Amino acid sequence: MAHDYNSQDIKILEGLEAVRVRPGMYIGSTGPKGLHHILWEIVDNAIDEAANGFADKVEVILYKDGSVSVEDNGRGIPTDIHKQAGVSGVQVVFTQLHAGGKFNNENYSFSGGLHGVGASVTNALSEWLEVEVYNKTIYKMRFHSYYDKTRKKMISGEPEEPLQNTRIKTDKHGTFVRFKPDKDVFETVEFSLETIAKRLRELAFLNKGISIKLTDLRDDEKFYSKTFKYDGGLVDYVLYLNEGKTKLYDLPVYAKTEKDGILIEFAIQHTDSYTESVFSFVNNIPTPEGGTHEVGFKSGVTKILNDYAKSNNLVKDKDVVFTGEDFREGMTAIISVKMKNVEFEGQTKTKLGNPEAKAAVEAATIEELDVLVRNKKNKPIFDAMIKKAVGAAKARNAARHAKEIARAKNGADSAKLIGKLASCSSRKAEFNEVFIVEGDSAGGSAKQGRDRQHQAILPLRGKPLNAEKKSIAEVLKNEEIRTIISALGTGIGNDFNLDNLNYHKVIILSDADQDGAHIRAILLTFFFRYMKPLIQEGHVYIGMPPLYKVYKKDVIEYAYDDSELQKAIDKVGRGYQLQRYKGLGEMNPEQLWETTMDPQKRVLMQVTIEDAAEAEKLITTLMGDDIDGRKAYIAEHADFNKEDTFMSKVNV
Ligand code: TTJ
Repeated sequence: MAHDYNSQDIKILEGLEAVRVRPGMYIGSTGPKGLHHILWEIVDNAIDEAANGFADKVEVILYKDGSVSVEDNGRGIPTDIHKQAGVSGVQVVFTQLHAGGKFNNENYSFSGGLHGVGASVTNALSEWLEVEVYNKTIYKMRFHSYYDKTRKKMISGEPEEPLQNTRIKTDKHGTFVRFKPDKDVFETVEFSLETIAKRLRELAFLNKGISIKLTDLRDDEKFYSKTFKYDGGLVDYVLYLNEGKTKLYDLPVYAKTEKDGILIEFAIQHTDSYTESVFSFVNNIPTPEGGTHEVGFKSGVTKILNDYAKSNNLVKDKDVVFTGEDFREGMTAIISVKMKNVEFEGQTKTKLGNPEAKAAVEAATIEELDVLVRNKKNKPIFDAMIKKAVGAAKARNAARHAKEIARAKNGADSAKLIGKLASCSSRKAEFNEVFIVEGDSAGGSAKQGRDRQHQAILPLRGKPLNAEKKSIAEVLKNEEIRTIISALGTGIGNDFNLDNLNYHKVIILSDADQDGAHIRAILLTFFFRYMKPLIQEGHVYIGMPPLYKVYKKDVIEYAYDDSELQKAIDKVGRGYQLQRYKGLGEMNPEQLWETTMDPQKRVLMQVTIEDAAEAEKLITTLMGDDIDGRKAYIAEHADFNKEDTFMSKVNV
């Protein structure tokens, strides 16, 4: 601590009016993001106090009246009079833009960033805001915003009276702030429990040992209260992200250090998956676009692992030459730095720009990993990392080979590859559809029943391979997958080009049973991993064959789920007969056309990815090693004839 802290440490800049006039300038938007932003401003202050060692509890409560409170058990905002301002420190914090100890950089070592526009912005955009400071006695102050009729303008965050010392004794110490976002400012004033819980969990992971409690009192029926506290910090974070995956070693590698005034902390653990999940943070703020800290971290990891492999003679095969990416295959890592004067860049200002961070993080990563590498106890860990990287390098070589072969083949041979495809006659991709059909017999019916001009049929014989578990080279070897790739025409991975898509609707048609659900899941995993834009741009659909046929003489009604069955029975009337379809194969070509393929009558489910991260978790549960998780998931979601978060019914 530089010196005793009091109100003089808070610098004063400008008034609050500007915030009301242009909220977007301060909080980005007045949508849900902006609404949550004014909460993060307050939460950040409490977390800072805890991160600096003066508090260990933060509590957030959502109330019925639309307000929210944040409390910490820290030292309390200064209550004495700030000399320059002539008012209490509390009043300065909530009425002066850009005020707050954190901008002095002496008492608060690391702060600022995306948030850090100050608690006064929250006050300016609230109907009212109340503060209590606990420091021997309870201090109170209240602010509110209103329309001044005589001055014909909004007055924002105005103190109702100066800070009051209630003289009520208290053993507590800390700060309590409760505010109600102004409905005249925000498009919505409804806080999202999910968004808040997600962020508080993240903060609890990033700041080990701090207990963060979240309570939702808004709806008696949906009472919620949960405390996030992770004594393992980043280690717990990585373990959380790797839940349900097969880990290559039990405990994450972890280090924490300081370099050139930058606090640096990271944790790493590899799994047998093929994806890289590096998440970076600066001053507790996520940097999904990466930046200099992430670059420094990755190059440090690459250097150490290259050196380790070489000095221990772990690579026998001369053809294996590592790239940085090889070391990150299956790697889950968090890199968190805390520093002053952060500069954000990039499309969404979530990329760290400070050049000094690259050098510091790279050097720190090398130094810390070097210590760990030299510790004999860690040999199994680093050996496992190298083994994984060797596999990655070999697969990369194999994939390059496969691509070269595929390129050389182009033309005549590629026709053989798509031999099973019954293509359509139209060459207008935007009107064309390809049905990926489970089983040869259903494929046969689909070929006969289809509209030959616009509908192509691709029957799948076996189950295509599980894309999550395989490297790209193995995926490419699978015949079913290769057939799909050449039929669609887009290529995969980095070579994917949506412009070359041959069919603007890719419709998966499989049975309404467990096997069918599995095949759908496998295909979706493949598209998700290797053709993500195909899903993102809405080209992937699930066809919905009926489950029942209810008929009498020449009246036929089809039912697509159990709730529709009764309706169908009522329509056909007494003396009806009922057929339950066990699979697509039981339908003749006319029936398949009529019920499932005819664009005039069919119902398709459009596959969407609301949130790639969530989909990643879904795919892992579905496809990873967690067999119980997979069974539970499929049991719950096997009914693909039902809308859920990932799919919605569309008529197309
Ligand atoms: C002030 O001087 C004494 C040492 O702590 C400094 C301080 O301001 N601490 C502080 C501020 N702890 N908690 C806050 C805080 C908490 C909430 C919930 C909201 C705001 C704006 C500040």
